[in-house]
Amino acid sequence: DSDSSAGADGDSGNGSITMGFAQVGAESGWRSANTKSIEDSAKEAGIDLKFSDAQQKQENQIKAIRSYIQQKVDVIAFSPVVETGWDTVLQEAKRANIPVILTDRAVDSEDTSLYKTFLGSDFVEEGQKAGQWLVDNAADSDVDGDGDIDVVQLEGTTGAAPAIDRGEGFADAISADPKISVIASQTGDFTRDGGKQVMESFLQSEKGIDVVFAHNDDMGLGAIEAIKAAGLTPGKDIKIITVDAVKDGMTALAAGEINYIVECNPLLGPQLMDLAEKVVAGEDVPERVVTEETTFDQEQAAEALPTREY
Ligand code: GYE
Repeated sequence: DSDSSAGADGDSGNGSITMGFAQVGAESGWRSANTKSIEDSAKEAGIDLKFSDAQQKQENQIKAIRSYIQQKVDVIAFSPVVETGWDTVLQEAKRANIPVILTDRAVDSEDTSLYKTFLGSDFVEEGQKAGQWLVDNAADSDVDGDGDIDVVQLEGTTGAAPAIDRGEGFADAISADPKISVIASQTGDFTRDGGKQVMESFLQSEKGIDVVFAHNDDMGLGAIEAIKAAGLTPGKDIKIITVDAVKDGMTALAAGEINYIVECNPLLGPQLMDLAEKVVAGEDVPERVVTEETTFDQEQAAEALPTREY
């Protein structure tokens, strides 16, 4: 096989790498940017990408992973919609000798030999940053002046790592100030519509809401619609803190309708392809790769917007 020319196209052995990627869905602006990053960087790296969208359903992701095993891809990457319930299908991949890379979201499994590495954000830290801003801005956030800072929380998808961890980090940070408390908390499934509906019901059931903490921009944007429909001014009558920093979120932040955003970086594609090449070549990779992130207040959002990629 000595005279096979460079760029030769095979789907196994020395040819190009085939990756099966099982995506969560298309629930948010973050997810769209993440999918585009994965598609673009696969193309750039010459990796043959098989892509599926699970519409936020674990059973669909499991089906997709099984079909990648059947197709004998070189590597499987996925972002698990929820944390638990993966051991069986990951054991099947392991038995078939197909390496698995977790991206964006983690699994909760005792058997860490079921995947090679986990690339993604530290969601607990994101929640802590959101809570820390509130602790630092507590006086300004007691909008109704009753001495308490009453927070409603819009949670991400139930059982998803970012929903669990962001909630945990936030609770941890606000425990520093006994005046701050979460008075109601419900899932909006990381969607704009979900955020809007849950906020509508909170505005009816809860008195004296000072702050919304939304686990992503999209739910915060939905909450803004509900707040406006109730005749209130988002960002003033009710303060809003979100996570992600996608274009629509940053635009609302710069316009004063959101007060603070903790960044979560969706551009995981280049690092994922790099890890995939190493894993397929049998090289060692770190078991955890954490992405670097920042935070934005209203002024910083206005500055960052013109050059923001997504
Ligand atoms: O924050 C949210 C998306 O898993 C980090 O999923 C991701 C989250 C992101 O739906 O917008």
